[in-house]
Amino acid sequence: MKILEGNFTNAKGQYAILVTRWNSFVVEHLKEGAIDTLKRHGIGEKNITVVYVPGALELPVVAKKIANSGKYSALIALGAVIRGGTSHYEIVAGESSKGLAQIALETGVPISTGVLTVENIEQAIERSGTKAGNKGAEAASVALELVSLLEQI
Ligand code: INI
Repeated sequence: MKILEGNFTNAKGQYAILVTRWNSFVVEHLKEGAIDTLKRHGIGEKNITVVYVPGALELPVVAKKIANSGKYSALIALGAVIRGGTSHYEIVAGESSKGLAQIALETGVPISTGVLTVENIEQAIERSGTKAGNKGAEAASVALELVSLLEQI
C-alpha cells in the first residue's frame, strides 16, 4: 500500500501571499501569521512575495495572473469580509471564494485561502491572532502541505 501525504520537513517552493487592503487592521495580522509560519518551516524571505490587492473581490483576478506566471508553487489569499452593515457581504464573500477555487482548478496551482467571513470586527480579531488562532498561519500551513503533497503525485 502506498500512502501519499504532504509533510512539513524540507519545505521548499515559492509562495505568493495576496493581501487585501480592505480591513487591513485585521488582514495585516493574517499576513504576519502566514509569513511567520512559512519562515519557521524554513522558507526564506526571498521565496516569499507579498502582493496587495484592494479587496476580497479582486483576489481572483490577481491570483489568476500570479498562478499563470508559472513562478509560484502556491498562493495564499488573505482577506476579511465583515458583514457589519455591508449589504453585498454575500456577493463579496461568495464571488471571492468561488473565483479562487476556480483558478486553483484551472491552473493546478494550489491556492490556500485565509479569507475571514465573519459577522463583526470582534470575530475577525479573534481569528487573526487572538483566541481563535490565526487563519493566515493556518492558510500558510495548508499551502506548505499542498506543495509537498503535489510534488509527490
Ligand atoms: N472587501 C473586503 O475585502 N472585505 C469587505 O468586508 C468588503 N465589504 O464589506 O464590502 C469588501 N468590499 C470591497 C470589494 O472587495 C471590492 O474591493 C469592491 O467592491 C470594488 O470591486
